[in-house]
Amino acid sequence: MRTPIDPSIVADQNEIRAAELKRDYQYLGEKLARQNINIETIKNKIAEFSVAIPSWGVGTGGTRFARFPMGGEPRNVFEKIEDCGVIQQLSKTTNTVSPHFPWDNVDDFNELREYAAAFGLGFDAVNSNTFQDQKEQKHSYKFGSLTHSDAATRQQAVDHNIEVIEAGKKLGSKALTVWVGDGSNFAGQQSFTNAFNHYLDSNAKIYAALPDDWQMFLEHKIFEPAFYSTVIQDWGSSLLAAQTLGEKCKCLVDLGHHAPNVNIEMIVARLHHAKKLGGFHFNDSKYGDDDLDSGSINPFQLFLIFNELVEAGARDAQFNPAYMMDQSHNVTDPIESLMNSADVISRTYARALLVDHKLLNQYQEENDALMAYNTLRSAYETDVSAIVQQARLEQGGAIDTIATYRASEYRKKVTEARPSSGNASSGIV
Ligand code: AFD
Ligand code: MN
Ligand code: MN
Repeated sequence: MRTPIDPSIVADQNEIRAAELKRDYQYLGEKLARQNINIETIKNKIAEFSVAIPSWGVGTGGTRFARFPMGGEPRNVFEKIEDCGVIQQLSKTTNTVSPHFPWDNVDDFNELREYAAAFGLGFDAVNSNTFQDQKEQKHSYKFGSLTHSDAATRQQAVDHNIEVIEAGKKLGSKALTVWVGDGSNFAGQQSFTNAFNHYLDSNAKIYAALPDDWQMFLEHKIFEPAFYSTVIQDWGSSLLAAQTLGEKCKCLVDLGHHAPNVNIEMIVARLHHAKKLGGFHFNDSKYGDDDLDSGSINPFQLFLIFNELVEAGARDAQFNPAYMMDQSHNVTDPIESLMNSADVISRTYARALLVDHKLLNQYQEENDALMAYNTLRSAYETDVSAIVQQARLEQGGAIDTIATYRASEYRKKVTEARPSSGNASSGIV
């Protein structure tokens, strides 16, 4: 396995923290045992958990106002994979990368697949891009792609998605995520019904190209880049489309894609009820699709979402949504943010696993609102650091991912090794 960080640095850093972790893990184990919870069971579930890295996420993000890249930016998809390899080597929670096309196009997909495998990385859902015009593109997406009024433009967008499926097949992916920016900026600009029908007809052609063992995720988003209406604006539109398109088509929930204060954890319950919850993009937001680090603004919401996911998994053994971090790192080292978020997501999942659902259900049946809330709260307020750190340590990862990464001086090294020639189209999403 390729290790971009010198394993002796990982071992030294773990040595510093091992004794304290042992004490913490033992103490937490005894505490949980008093609640009839076996800490090893929780730790093993955390060790199995994985969330995909967005290939574009290891490049500095930006806004429409500016982007302030840091040294060592990946200049091509292979350097992106190397950076993802750092995240996986230390986190052990991110064994897949979700690529984005055409940004991650290569001549030889087998070479890319083998290069990633050397870092212990596979490929998760592939992402198409019909929200930007590419240089040699014949028809512009300025007024939409899959919903465009012009049939040739719609077909061009369909063909792109089918090309992305072909690329995904070579990389071992099993899912396509379709997020389109199609919509309108003025009342009257677009017929809501005609646009939705075009969306369905176009996606039916993409769906027909899906391999039997693939899924297709439709991602809704309330606004941006369109500011008056978006063809798949909410979970209702997404569910309607997924149900129309077929069994292999499901809905993808991105945490930043809802109006402020929307109860996202209930959307999780509803989509699971319809057996149409296909995946998640983790991030956090204060005002819109801010793509901030997961759990950094509203950690309790993330916990309530995981509580629903754990309940869904308990009800349905087949429930296996595709998880990805969809974040934009404008002011941090992207590798640090992604490792930090993987740690936050794992801890949140661990806390959700501590919820006593039998007791919670009993309080719900008794209409004991306070004790029902306190049942969630006691899990949420449990410090599960030792579980997540022990799971990483046992898999050869870092107890403290950020401290270990900084001790390795990886950022300094890639800044010297990758003279900034502008980064490959890592994209700004
Ligand atoms: C943007 C979109 C959406 C999509 C991502 C990758 O808002 O979240 O999943 O780009 O295409 O963030
Ligand atoms: Mn997303
Ligand atoms: Mn988004």
